Amino acid sequence: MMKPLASNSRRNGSVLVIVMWTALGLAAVALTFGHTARLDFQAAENRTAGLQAELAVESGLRYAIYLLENQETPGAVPDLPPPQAGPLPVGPARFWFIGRSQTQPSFEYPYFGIQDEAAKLDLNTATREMLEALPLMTAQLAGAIIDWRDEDEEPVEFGAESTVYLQGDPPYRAKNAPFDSIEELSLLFGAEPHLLLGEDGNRNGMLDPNENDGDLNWPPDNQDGILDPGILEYVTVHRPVSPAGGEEFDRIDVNDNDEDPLEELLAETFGEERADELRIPNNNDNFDSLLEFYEFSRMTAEEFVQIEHRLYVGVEDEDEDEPATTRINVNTASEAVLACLPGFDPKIAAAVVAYRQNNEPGTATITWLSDIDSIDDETLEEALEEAAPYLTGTTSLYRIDLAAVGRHGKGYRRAQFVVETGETATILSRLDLPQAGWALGEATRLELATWQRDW
Ligand SMILES: [Ca+2]
Ligand SMILES: [Ca+2]
Ligand SMILES: [Ca+2]
Ligand SMILES: [Ca+2]
Repeated sequence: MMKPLASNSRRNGSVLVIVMWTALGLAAVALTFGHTARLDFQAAENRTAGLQAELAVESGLRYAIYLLENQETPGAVPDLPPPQAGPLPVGPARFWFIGRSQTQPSFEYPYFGIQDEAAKLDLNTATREMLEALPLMTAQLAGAIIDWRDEDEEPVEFGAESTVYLQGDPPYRAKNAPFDSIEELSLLFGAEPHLLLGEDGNRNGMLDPNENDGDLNWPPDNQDGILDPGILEYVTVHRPVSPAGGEEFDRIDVNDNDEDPLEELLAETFGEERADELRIPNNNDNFDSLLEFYEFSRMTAEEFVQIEHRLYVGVEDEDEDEPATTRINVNTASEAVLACLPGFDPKIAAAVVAYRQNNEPGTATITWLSDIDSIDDETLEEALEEAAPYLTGTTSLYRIDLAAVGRHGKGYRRAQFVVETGETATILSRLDLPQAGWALGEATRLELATWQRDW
């Protein structure tokens, strides 16, 4: 009686083990299947969100161009108080314009807005002295910049021509032509990433947590609670084509011998009677800057502002090989950039920025420069005489830095465009920045997590 029972029980035990193994096997297969299906679903969802975000980037660009073409003060940088600069919806996607704050930026969010490309030093026309005045610039990199853009193969002091680059792996030659993008800088001898990016690893103009934690996380930083950006923040390769094509952009050269267009503009804007009281330059007058022309013209600042964006300073017989220096916008340029200009030093640059912040002298005019009262008159006059040829009060070049996410906050995308406004807006460049990482700040990341429930 006992034997069969024992045998039965043994057989039953084996069956149970087999069933259990099979069940475990099936469960494992089911789990794998489920996991793969979920991954497939997630991948598809991420792809869709990515496409939605890309579409939002394109829509954001069109929207920015619309804002630029229809802004109240031509030649200014549009002010976009929240939430006009994002998040803005495109179907299930959202986009933001990443801007630059005139004051010390917040730790939680980047400053949202449109950037002025005329606030930066032009890599193609800046002199060595101007380049060397930039934060983090080395004599070696300044030399390499000059050699990269000049036609010859003769190195300047501390410079680098093809002989240097051909020793590298892979070997390449010096360009010997103007820069087409600021990112080209990374090809140059002595252009270490920490010099180009500084502490702003993701190029959003904001101090992210990893940019204020010393060497704990890349990039290296000094943990002082202040963003110390690198060279890329302060330079451009774009200069307005408008001064060269004045008519196309409906602008008048104050150095043009033909007085009629200027007379017409003054009469049209201020009436015949007032126009007659204003001074019109003749053939012998030649101006280095609009500030000089403004002082000559007898216009009030309020009057001059109305026509400023319609004027430019033509350079007689401009040398194709040595183009005139690109003018920097006094209304948007940082202290660091202003300090690079001939006649200006860090003290004067600081006074210009302080006056701008305290007096809100206007967003598209150069007239206020001679009103700065924290510097004695003589020093200011001398500084302005030297610096004014490098300055402007208006802009036509904008950097539109767009970040976007698709449905459920996924599919993050970022691209920067440089746009020139005129009769019609022209897109001059596009740079995608997927490698720069999340640029919208921790606060936006947290907000997205709550929004996801509503999407
Ligand atoms: Ca060269
Ligand atoms: Ca940053
Ligand atoms: Ca760090
Ligand atoms: Ca710092």
